[in-house]
Amino acid sequence: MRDACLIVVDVQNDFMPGGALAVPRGDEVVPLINRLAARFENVVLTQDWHPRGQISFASSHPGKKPFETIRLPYGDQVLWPDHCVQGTPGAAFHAALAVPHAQLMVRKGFHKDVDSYSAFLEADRKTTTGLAGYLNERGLKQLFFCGLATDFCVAWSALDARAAGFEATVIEDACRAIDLEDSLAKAWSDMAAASVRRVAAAALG
Ligand code: VGL
Ligand code: ZN
Repeated sequence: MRDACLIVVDVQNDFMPGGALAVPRGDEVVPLINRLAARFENVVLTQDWHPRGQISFASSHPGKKPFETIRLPYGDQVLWPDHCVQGTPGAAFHAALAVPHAQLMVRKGFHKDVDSYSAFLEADRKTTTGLAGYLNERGLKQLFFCGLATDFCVAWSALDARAAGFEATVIEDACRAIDLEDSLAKAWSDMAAASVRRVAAAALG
């Protein structure tokens, strides 16, 4: 599959058990992603990469607590614990992630006043990360997604991939979810409606 690319989303320490924004069983995906990635010629890694005091942090909004939602100029924003702060150990990739042949690392969420779950489009839904341009220039059309978290960065990235004209498949067992107030079920139904394919790693052959 010369035009396929595996996009490994946010396999970072802060999303692991014990991390600042722990995804339950997030560490379980690491060995599976390593095996999967070995079968892809083209691999891109994404990295959540926030400045201190970023707008998605509850700590930036006096009186607000993590996991509350607030209204921002660009829309609703879930507030998170401080996580993936640029240059900190929590923002680093999990030490056991072994994808030496990854070709590009996309950092996102680096604007102080705009969050970005998606690897393509920031939360203002206007500012691009440049990833679609990169993939298009390289002729990579079939995108496969894995990583953390299924219902936030993986789902938003897969949905935006479809909107940008790519084929998108989420490898379900190579992802783990946060699942806030049914966000996982909603993510899967939004992805089905957008013709995002859903497969198990074993089905990739
Ligand atoms: C993520 C919440 C905040 C993710 C990133 O990687 O899914 N979720 N920042
Ligand atoms: Zn984040």
